[in-house]
Amino acid sequence: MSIDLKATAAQFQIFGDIGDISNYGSGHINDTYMVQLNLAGRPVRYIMQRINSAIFTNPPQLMDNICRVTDHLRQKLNADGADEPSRRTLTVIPSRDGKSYYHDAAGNWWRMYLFIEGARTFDVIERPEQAYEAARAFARFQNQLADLPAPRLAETIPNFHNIRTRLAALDAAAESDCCGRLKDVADELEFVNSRRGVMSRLLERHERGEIPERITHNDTKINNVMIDDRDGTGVCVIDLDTVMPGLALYDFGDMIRTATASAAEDETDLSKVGSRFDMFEALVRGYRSEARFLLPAEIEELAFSGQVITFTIGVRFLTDYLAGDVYFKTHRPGHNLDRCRTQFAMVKDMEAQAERRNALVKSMEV
Ligand code: ADP
Ligand code: GN1
Ligand code: MG
Repeated sequence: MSIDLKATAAQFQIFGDIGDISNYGSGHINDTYMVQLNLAGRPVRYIMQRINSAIFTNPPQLMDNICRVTDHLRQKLNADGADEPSRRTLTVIPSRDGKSYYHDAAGNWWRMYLFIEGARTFDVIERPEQAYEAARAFARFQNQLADLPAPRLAETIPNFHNIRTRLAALDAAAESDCCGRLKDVADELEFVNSRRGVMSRLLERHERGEIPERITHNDTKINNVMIDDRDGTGVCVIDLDTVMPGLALYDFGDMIRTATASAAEDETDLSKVGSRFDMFEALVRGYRSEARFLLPAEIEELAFSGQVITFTIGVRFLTDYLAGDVYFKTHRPGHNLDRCRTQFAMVKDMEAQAERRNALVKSMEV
C-alpha cells in the first residue's frame, strides 16, 4: 500500500500549504522525511518520521519518554536564558487530536518535529573540533537529564548494550543459520570468540556496583548531533528513541566508534578503515570538560569503552547478516557484513592504540 505522505503530514498541528515531502538523512532505523511548508509566504520545514514499530514495539510509551525528556530540556534551557531554545532540543509537534504521535489506519506510527535549521549532521567528521563539540553536546545532554523527575524512563529496548545478550543472539543466529550465510563468516566468528571474555568487563563492573547507571542517550552516533553551520558548536542532540537508563561509558564508546572513524561505516576497502587518535583526543577533552559527574572507575574505562561498543555493534551487524537483514536498513547484498567488518577493523586499530589512549586519558588535566 502506498502511503499518502501529505495526508499524513496534515494530521499534525502544522499550518499553511504543505509542499514537497522527501526522504531525509541516513539513519538505519526509522523512515525520515523532510516536509516543506509554505506558511503564508514563509518557507518552513519539519521532520516527519515513521517510527520503526518492529523495533520500538510500544510507540506511545516511546513518545512519552521523548516528551518527558524534551520538556525537561526545554525547561532547563528557558531557566538558563539560552539563546534559541527551539534549536537546542527537539520539539514534538502534536497531532490534530493532541497526541504526540499519529497512528494511521494501516497501523503505521508517525511523529513530527520542528526542523532544526542552520545546522547539519555528519556521517564521518572532518576536524577534531567537530569531535570536541559533539562530545560536549552529548555530555551536556547527560548533565541536563541527571535530575529528570521520577519515574524511571521506560526501557524502549531492554538490554540494548548488554554484550552477553548480544552474543547470545549471535550464537542463536549462527546455530539456526536460516539463510545459509554461516559459511561466509568464519573469520568474523573467530574474531568474536577470542574476545568474549574481555568485552564483558564493563558489564561486570556495572554488576559489581563499580560503574553506575545514569540516564543516557544510548545512540550517540556522530550523526545524532546537529552541528551549527556558523560556529561549529553542537546545537542539538537528536534521535531520542533510546534515551533510557544506561552507562555513560556506552555513550562515550559510541562517540569513539563513530567520531574517530576514518571511513564510512560500510566502507568495503578495509585499508581505509581506522580509528583516528586526534579525534579520540578531542572527544576526551570535550567530554571531560562537561561531564563533571564521572567517577574514577568510569574515567579509567573511557578508552576501553570504544572497543566494547564498536565490538558490540559489530556483533549486532553480524547477527543481522546471519538472520537475513531483518533489523538494520540495508541498501545492497552483504551490507551488514561489510558494516561488521569495518567495526572489527576499528576494534583492532583501537586495541593497537590502547596503551597510548589510556596514557592520554590519565595525563589529561581537567
Ligand atoms: P534514525 O533513528 O533512523 O537514525 P534520526 O532521528 O537520527 O533517525 O533521523 C535521521 C536523520 O534526519 C538525522 O541523522 C538528521 O540528519 C536528520 N534529522 C532528524 N531530526 C531532525 C531535526 N529535528 N531537524 C533536522 N534534521 C533532523
Ligand atoms: C542505529 O538509528 P541510528 O541509525 O542512529 C542503531 C544503533 C546502532 C547504529 C549503527 C535503535 O542507529 O544502535 O549503533 O544504527 N539504533 C537502534 O550505525 O538500534
Ligand atoms: Mg539516527
